[in-house]
Amino acid sequence: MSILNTFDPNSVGLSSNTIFGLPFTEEDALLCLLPVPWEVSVSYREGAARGPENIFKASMQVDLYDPDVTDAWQKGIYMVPIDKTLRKKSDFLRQCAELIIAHLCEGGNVEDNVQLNGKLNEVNEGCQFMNDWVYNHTKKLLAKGKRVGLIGGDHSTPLGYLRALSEQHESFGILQIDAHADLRVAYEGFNYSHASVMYNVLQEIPQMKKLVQVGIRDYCDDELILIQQNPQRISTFFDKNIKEQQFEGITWREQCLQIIDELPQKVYISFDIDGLDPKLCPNTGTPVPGGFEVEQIYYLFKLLKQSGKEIIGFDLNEVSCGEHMEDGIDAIVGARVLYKMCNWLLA
Ligand SMILES: [Mn+2]
Repeated sequence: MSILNTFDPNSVGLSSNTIFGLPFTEEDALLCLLPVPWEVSVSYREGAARGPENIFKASMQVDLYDPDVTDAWQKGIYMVPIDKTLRKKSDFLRQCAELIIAHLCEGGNVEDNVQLNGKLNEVNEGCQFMNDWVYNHTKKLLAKGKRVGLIGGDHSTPLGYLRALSEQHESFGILQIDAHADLRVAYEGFNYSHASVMYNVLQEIPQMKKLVQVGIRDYCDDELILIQQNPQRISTFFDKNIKEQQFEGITWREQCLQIIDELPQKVYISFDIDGLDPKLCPNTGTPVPGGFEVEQIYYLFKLLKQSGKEIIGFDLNEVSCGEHMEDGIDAIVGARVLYKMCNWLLA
């Protein structure tokens, strides 16, 4: 790899290079990161569509030495340029979604309102377009022999990627790190809501054999019933239970081994940043008290790899900086979590 002969990993990150200041192009990178600047259905606070660009900026400050996985970056990490057209479409449809959400919050009914009904159809069609867009782009990258990581956007973004992966892998599981279960059926009328992504995966992707959820602490009755009625296909490690067991002397190591034990041989990681303690993601769309330190998740990843299971892909979503980049802790944490996942995928 001649590119590496002239690259100094100890020097400052050059923003003219790709993510993390690395010198790779799509051609010579083994891992391609696909940004999906999309946040049409966010329910509370905006900003996730700017996640990829904020993470890219913050990534320049990440030092390349990773004590868990040294030199994995040398296999090549590249971020595909952000598609501005997709982001514009998200911004436009977001305005439609806001009108619908405001109407629902006032106790209104969308079916009785011709104008809003039209907007709801437009939003649902737009989200289908985004899913197809992600499917086509990830399928192309996979066909070129690339490994793929997806950067959201809100949590609705990885469905198309999971469709593409399921054509390559007959059987795999998802390790979902999240404050929310994301098992709602068409939340707020949006078929492809961020709050419905795992419900849609369960419905549409039979190759996904086991969903293992970790850190869940905000969910509704219907979601709990779905979890309880599908123990073969869903295993949820609620934040409350994790913490209470720890108060009683169970270690995080023991809990990690239990979590990993629930997963099949091939594992996809879906990382919603709000799974972490909200001090690490204060501007994310729907922050919830509780959650993890990054070191706990890094340790879980390490034990996952040590177990001999194979990481086949990942997404990182819901990283938002709010309106002001000055307290850009969200993107700083996001960039570091992303780098860790890149390295374990390449290890
Ligand atoms: Mn989520």
